[in-house]
Amino acid sequence: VIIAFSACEEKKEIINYPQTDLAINTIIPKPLKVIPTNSGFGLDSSTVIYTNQTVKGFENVGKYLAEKIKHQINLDVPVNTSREESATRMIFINQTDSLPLTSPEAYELYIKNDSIILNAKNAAGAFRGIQTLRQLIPEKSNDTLSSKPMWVIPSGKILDEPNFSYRGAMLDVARHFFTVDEVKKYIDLLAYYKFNKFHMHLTDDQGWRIEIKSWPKLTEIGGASEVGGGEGGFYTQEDFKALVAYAADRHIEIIPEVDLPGHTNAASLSYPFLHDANGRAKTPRVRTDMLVGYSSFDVRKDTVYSFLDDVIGEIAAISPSKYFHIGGDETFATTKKDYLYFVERVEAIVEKHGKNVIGWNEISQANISPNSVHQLWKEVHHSLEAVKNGSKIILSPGKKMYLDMKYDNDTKLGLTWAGLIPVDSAYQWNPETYIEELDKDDILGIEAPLWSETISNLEELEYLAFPRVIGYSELGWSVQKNRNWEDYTKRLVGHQSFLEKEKVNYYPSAKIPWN
Ligand code: TNX
Repeated sequence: VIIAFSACEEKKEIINYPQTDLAINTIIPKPLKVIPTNSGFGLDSSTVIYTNQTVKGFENVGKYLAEKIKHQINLDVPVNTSREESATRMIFINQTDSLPLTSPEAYELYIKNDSIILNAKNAAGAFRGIQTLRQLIPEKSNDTLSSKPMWVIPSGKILDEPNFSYRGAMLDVARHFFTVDEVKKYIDLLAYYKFNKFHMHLTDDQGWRIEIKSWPKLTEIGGASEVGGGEGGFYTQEDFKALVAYAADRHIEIIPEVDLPGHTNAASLSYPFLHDANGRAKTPRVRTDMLVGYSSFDVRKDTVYSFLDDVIGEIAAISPSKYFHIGGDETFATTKKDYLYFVERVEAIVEKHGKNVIGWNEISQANISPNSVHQLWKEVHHSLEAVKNGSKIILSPGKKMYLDMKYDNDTKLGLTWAGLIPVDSAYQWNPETYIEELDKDDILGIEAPLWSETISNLEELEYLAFPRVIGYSELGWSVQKNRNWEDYTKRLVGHQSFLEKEKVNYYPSAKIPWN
């Protein structure tokens, strides 16, 4: 044993780490607590990752980290296999039940000279923790500290957990269709910023985007159009499952939305019996314009509810989320009486399939279960009714969080109905006090919607989403006392090279002191 030990000691280089300061990191979202110890961990070709191998998901977190390190700095770091030469530095990803933090996504990170120790209660926490670690790896190696290139990670301790349990982004794939690969890229970027929900707006007047095997015309007819006259598209159930799995690997939950009873022109065009022919709704035809509020299902027909039972049942069967979003917004072609009746009946169908409802704020006018979640986009008085009912709130106020609002008057893409949203006003508000009457406990979290009337490809999506969505990651994760615009802009500049390497077509707002 003594001989083996000295043989190994012989190989070990003594590294003179440069002084570092973990406190001046550019981590987004800002962690809860950071304590620098002013030395470093040298990531190099002798580093290995070891993970817990008994609790589900930990090894995959290690593999994801290794994959991203390879992509980021072209360094191979083995996971749970020993190297032939003795490894000198280890990254441990451990499961523990004793963290001094309460969130299931909490983690602690100890960065020392010879080891990095990441502790988390479950794989989701570990996954959030490795995003922090990724953001601490310098772009350039230091090639003079040792015989091989070394990426020096500043040493210290990070204790971190999210302020809100629901941190979402929504993508409207109905007004314009986005391919599986495009959606995957957006999800992977959201994962880097610790988002944990991805809401897909799957249906609207201009298109139906999810295969329903018992009602094939929904995609044959309803899937073949989009805003502006393009060919549309849809996800097969296999595509949807692949997206769910891809997101789940990143500890992101996909929440499907079928928008009802308005925003249903594409469905009624596919199956005309759904259309409310006796009311205010316009006769279904292929719609490629951007108008809203003209379509409605016939809420008095039992056949409409058996249709919805099939649709919701098929989607629920391939969607592990406990939520099913029923839309419910802008139903100007449905009478209020019909609307309230409809929402209550559809809620029962969703619950029959084992899910809880999420709906846009209008649903809180109906007599619904406290388990149904209310998503504020416009009318705050609906949110107050929701809270009185015992429902929890997701905040997506249009004038603060709509990623499809223009940055300024010169922005070519986007809309303006909720106002202009420059990068600073997107960031500078407090979700906890946005609606004075609410307690923090009433709020599940926040979600940034991206409606796609004016965007039709990934480049355009990225232009409206970035960098605002990065700011929303901090609004969802970090506590208010840790948030500060000046400090945030400096950290955001630290993300410029990441965005460029990932070929993200971000908007280079003049409010940010970019390099
Ligand atoms: C309002 S927000 C809508 C959408 C539009 C969006 C455009 C909401 C629940 N409904 O149908 O796409 O404005 O900003």
